[in-house]
Amino acid sequence: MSLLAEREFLSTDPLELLNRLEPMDQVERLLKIPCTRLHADVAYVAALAEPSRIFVHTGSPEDRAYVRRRALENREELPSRVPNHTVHFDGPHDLARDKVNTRILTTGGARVPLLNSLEREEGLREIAELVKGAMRGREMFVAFYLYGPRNSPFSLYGVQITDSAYVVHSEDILYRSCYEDFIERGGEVEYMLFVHAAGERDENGWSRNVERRRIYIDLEGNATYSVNTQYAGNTVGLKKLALRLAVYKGYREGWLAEHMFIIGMRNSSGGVTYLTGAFPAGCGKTATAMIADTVVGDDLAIIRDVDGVARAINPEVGMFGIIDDVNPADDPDIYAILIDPSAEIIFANVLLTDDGEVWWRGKPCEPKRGLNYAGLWRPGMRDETGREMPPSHPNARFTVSIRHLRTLDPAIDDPMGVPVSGFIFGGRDPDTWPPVQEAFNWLHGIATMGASLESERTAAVLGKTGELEFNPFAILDFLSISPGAFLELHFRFASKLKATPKVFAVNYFLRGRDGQYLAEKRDKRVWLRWMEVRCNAQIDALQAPTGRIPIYEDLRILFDRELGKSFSEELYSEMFTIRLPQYMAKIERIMAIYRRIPDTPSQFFELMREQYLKLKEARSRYGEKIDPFKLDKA
Ligand code: SPV
Ligand code: MN
Repeated sequence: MSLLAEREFLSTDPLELLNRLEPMDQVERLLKIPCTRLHADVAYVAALAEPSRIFVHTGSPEDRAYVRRRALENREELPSRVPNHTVHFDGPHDLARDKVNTRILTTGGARVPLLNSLEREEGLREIAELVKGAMRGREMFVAFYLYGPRNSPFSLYGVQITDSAYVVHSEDILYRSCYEDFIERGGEVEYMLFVHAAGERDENGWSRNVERRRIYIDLEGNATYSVNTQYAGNTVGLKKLALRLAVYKGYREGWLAEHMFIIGMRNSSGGVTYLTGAFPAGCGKTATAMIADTVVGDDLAIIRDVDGVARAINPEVGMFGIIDDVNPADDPDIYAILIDPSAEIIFANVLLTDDGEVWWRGKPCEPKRGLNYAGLWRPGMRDETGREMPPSHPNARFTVSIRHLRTLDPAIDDPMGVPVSGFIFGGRDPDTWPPVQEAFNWLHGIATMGASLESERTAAVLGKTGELEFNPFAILDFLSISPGAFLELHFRFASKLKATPKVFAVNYFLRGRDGQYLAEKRDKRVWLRWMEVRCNAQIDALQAPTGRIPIYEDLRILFDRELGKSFSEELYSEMFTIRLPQYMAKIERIMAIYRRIPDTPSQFFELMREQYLKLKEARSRYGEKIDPFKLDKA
């Protein structure tokens, strides 16, 4: 059982509470689903939040159109010149995920290392208080979604309850509806529950009490609650709230819920080789997905063992992507979708000009007067501190169906997903990792790459820029269990596989002696191709103490073939020089973090120590740097 309202309404029959809701035909839709937990959940949330009416979403085209219309009518979304394109504003203090006020609810005083946690009872009591009367005078939406393909053993069910038509509209684009499944499967259906209330709103429609914003993850109840917020990362249940519930379920059942894209590269045998990739925000994740031959998913992956093979599905069918700096030269595919009048798109926190144009940084024209994330915007406008105000916000986003992608892989709907040949981990690392490298084996890769992922803080985030942040598997913000337990799960997962995927680390941000980035944006294509051919055992590699790296001659050919670009020995040598002191310092940094995480498997420390000793030995043999031309074949 989930709910906050358990305590308050336990003595009242849920059906009696439902009968008090209007309109009756909507309640009928709910009662068609023979599931008492669902009736109770909806009844209790409604009794607590006191909406004036309820809408139960069947997923029909009429219902989808209704939700979109409601978002426009209540001005959560504004029309633009293109009828299919709407614009949503979250409010100036609600433009990103709120890490501080996101908490994992635990019992018995349990603390999760590196995450915010809170005693369950206390959290639910607080939420019940905040939800009380929060939907007064408003419509409450109940919507049903699949987290994964239809008829798939990978997929989970989700029920969203919210007073925001924008949240439901977003989910209609991002996920598959499944009201009919609930009717068919009724009482046996296990689902994740997402309760959201935007709370009291000001004259702009923005949540007024953002200082009382709360995002709570109730693992025991398989439910999440978010209040006093509108930003999709906090409110769209199946996006990042479900990820925490899935991580927890996967941990108990032995499968992986990952913050990873799933991409395909066509191989020489006429098939497609699939790779999954984890990158922290702003490190080239979307860009990598967009230059792959095919895309199954751009953000999330559920990976399970099927007869000894690791297979992945994308739980989503849409993208909630960063729009800042999306431009026709660097991102032609995404740009083409964003200006396509036939695509249904919700733009968030962009500039909506007075003549109804949508503008964001990257659009090849000058921004004109209009509305933006902070209100009315005029060219040259400055904030209180005298700084020029950006017309569109750096975290401005677009929500669109992934089916518009030219490179969409038809396997996105395959209930058994795609076989994964390689896992990629990438961060923003100025001086340690080479552009691409392959781990010696699964355990080595999981320990020294996935679990050791760090990324430089960018100017967009508060704090000293350039500082390295620890972000294991690029999922730290979305974990619901200890990073030690998540690491152990990866070790355990592999023991069930006939062959483990290869593990790779990439780094697009390595800097040279002069401080400049060594690789160009489009070089990603070469690193991807190298990983694909390595997965298919078609080329050799060099044995570095840290992993396997490309041979110069192979890269020279790949640069020429993929990009028509010449690739010099000098550049290769600088890119792939193994920088031993930096590597050793990294191992020490990462081990120091895990030493404070009590459930880190001892195998991790052994693997890291082994790596450290290899580096030490290499240093006494080669000095501080190893020129790749001095290395032998693996
Ligand atoms: C991310 O930040 O990784 C996202 C967007 O994909 S959010 O939904 O805000 O998490
Ligand atoms: Mn993400």
